[in-house]
Amino acid sequence: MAYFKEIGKIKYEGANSDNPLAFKYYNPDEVIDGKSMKEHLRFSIAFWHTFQANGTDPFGSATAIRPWDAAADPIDLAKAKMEANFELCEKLQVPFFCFHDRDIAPEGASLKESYAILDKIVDYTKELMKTSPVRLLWGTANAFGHPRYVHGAATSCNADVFAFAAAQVKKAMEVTKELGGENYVFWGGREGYETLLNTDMKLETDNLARFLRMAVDYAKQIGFTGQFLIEPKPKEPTKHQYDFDAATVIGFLKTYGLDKHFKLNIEANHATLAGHTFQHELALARVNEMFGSIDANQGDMLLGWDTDQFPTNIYDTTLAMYETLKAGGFTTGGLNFDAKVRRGSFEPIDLVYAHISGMDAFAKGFKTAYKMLSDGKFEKFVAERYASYRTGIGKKIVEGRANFDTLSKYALENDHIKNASGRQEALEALLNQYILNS
Ligand code: XLS
Ligand code: CA
Ligand code: CA
Repeated sequence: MAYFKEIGKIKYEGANSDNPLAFKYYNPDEVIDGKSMKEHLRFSIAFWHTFQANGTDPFGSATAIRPWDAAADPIDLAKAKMEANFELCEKLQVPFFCFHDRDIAPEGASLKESYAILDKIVDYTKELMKTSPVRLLWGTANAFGHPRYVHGAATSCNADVFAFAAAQVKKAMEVTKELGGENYVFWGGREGYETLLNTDMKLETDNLARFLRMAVDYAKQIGFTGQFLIEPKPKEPTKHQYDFDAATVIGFLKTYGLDKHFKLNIEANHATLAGHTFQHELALARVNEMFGSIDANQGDMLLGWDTDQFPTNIYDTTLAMYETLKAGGFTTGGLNFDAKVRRGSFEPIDLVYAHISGMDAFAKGFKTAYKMLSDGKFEKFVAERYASYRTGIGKKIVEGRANFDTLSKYALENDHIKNASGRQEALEALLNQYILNS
């Protein structure tokens, strides 16, 4: 059954098109540097926002009109949503989708029943995959929504909850493997705390590491070769999340000897909630060789919470793609639109407009970033800025051939220091020129 009946396949019409149902910058088949844009950008639809979110907010009930909601039986509804997912991905030329276990299949009365329901929907998804090019970018488990997770999952004070979460993640890993998922994501959910007055932080963080170690072992056991990703977020739902930002996660993984098994899934809105730019988080993942995947969205600077809006800010998409290309581009990762339409955009067609806007913003960002890197002006500037480390005393520092004695001897003879301008404004103007002209 078709749910987006009035919508055909969305095509590239170029920057001058006035058709709102066409791509202006995203030309899926255009080959750049030996790969099509489709292969470079690896777009993905987030099942939870697109097929589960209904416009509910703390002040009001659902507003979204969703044709698949006509299905009354929960299993039929789950199947209808999966059909709508494949239809939308295909029409938008989006090659991937992502889900939490509980997005695609409702929870049963017991864990056993939940497993069985999930199996049913996974079988149905496999059927749909037979005639569709759409694939699974990543799967994950929702170990935060149910009341049992009130005090967290792997970091709960209650060992029975730890065990239940393990059982849930075990199954989510199995179905991700079964559906050919290229990655498996761990987002901290309620892994954090509200007050230290009732919290054993050491036990909680040790347990989180124990949980992740068990997941690594289980992946090996079942032969899941997809990439494990951790998604940092500083707050929401808990006041303090253990996976606060990229730096915290990298430090955590290294402390527990888990860093070889994980990369990062960086979300734009989480970066800004942590007081960082999106680019900063991506750069940190890149320089630590942990760049994995992206949750593409944006927050609202005036609101300051996790609004998960569709990404339209081309400065951010340009700099995000700049980092992505510098990291060597995506391998197993991609650009997952972890974004939801605003409550006032309640018609199904708004989901189409929203994805087009995000895809075009990233396509434009990608093209601009590619041009910036090909021309190499920024990289050349940076290289020159650090030239003092390639000769003389700088070279000795970098090569480990300097110490405080040799450096003080050198400084005593060279204490009339000359610095060069950082040229920030000139570089920002150059960035504008690239964005406006490429
Ligand atoms: C919530 C997160 C979540 C993860 C997947 O803020 O973005 O949706 O991406 O669990
Ligand atoms: Ca996310
Ligand atoms: Ca978010």
